[in-house]
Amino acid sequence: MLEPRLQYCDGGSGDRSLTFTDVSGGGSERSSSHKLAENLSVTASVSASAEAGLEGNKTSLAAEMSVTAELHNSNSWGRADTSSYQTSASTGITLNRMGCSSDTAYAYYPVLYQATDGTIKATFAVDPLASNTGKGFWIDEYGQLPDPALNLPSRFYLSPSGDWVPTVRSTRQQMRGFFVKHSTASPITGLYDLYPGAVADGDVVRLEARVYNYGTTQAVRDQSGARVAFYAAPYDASTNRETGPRVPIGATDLPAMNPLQMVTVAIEWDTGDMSLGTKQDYRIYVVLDPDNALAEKQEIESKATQFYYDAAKQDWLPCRDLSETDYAAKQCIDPGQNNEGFGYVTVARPALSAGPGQPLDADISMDDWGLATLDASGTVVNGPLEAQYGQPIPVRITIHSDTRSQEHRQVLVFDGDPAAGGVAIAGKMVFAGSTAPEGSSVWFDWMPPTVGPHILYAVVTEMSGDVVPDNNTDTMEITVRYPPTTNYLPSISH
Ligand SMILES: [Ca+2]
Ligand SMILES: [Ca+2]
Ligand SMILES: [Ca+2]
Repeated sequence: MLEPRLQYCDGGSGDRSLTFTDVSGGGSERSSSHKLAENLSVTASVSASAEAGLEGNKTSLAAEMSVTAELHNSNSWGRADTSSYQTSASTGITLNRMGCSSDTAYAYYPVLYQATDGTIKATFAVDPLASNTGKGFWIDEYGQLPDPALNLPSRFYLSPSGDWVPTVRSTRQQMRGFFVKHSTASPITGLYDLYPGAVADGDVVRLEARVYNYGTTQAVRDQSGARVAFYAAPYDASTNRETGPRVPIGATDLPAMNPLQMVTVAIEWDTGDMSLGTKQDYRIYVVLDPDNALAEKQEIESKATQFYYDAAKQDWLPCRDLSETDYAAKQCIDPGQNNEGFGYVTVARPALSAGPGQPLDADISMDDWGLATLDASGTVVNGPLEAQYGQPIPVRITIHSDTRSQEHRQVLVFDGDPAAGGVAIAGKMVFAGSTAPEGSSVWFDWMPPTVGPHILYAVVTEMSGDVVPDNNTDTMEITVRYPPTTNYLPSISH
């Protein structure tokens, strides 16, 4: 529903208004999209439905469905085109475009569309070779070797000064493009359906990962010897920590890939007894080319490719020459690595009383710990928090249920009261079928846009039959301050 138009990130900058077309035909948009290579990074916006206010304490069912719908865009971003063109009001969004150097210019192609449930989503594709001035740079940098890569959108964050800063926390390895599906195709559609909630203990699931070749001109040939390995690590969502070692659960050959092509690789995983009783979360790691059979632009990270941040020098320094003791003490990362990432799976033992859906009279709730974060010492606190401007804040969402099931629920988090113009900052699916006292949690990173006081509001979807309605929200106060300036006062000797 956006007028299709190729844009360039080049010497210019400024705001560009993107105007929705009225109910428009899809022909031109679809044909334009075929000119572009697979996108390098897809951003799907969170769309809070109008009913998601705290006053009514209800998110609509439509809002809950949006994430499922999003995940069903199976292989190609271009498929998103099929669900647009239903808006009739003429309105628009503003794209704030940072200036790029003309030497490194590239083309991008924003797409705004309306999903079948009515939510509006934004995405974009890029073509690094479409700019005459920038093409040489992208071939010099990414044209010498192929580069199988996972989509790891949180490897960097944008600092208030406009610089891209490497993420040190584990979110740098969180994947976009990881799917948990049934291992047998639906007889009706021929597709592997997604699990909408937890995996039932004992199911054989199909784990899918999208792999991109970021090389701009070099292909990955067939039978290159490169594999894709999958591992499972038990994970405690309440602390955001892995609680056991990674265990290999399968591997598959990396297929042939053209430059800038995306492929989907999959393994099957038998989850028998993986609930460890009633429910267990896992991080599923995907590792590209673990045996290094293929020379790539960005290899698996190692001590030789890692850096650490030296706060005193305010600079990133290489880890390769550190002693083993120093190496263990530093947080060494390779900010460019793209061969290792993870997604999440919850395995739960089905409750005998619950059928395919959760009983409508379940009480889904959120208490004072519905929103929590980490203080400076790394302790989980539920606010108020003093935070430093320019640093992402880890935010934990926790919900509770009085009924065991396999279900997930949508949680929306707002910066400011959503009834008074608060901005949606996250929409997360949280497992809603655990009756454990600690509930079920997920984490996300939030970058406060301004200094000063912020109040975050969270609301979890309650179904109409919820036996204790309106106990489904929490707030948390965060005060954001500028970082202290360093004073290098001369020492005075008497
Ligand atoms: Ca390699
Ligand atoms: Ca790579
Ligand atoms: Ca409730």
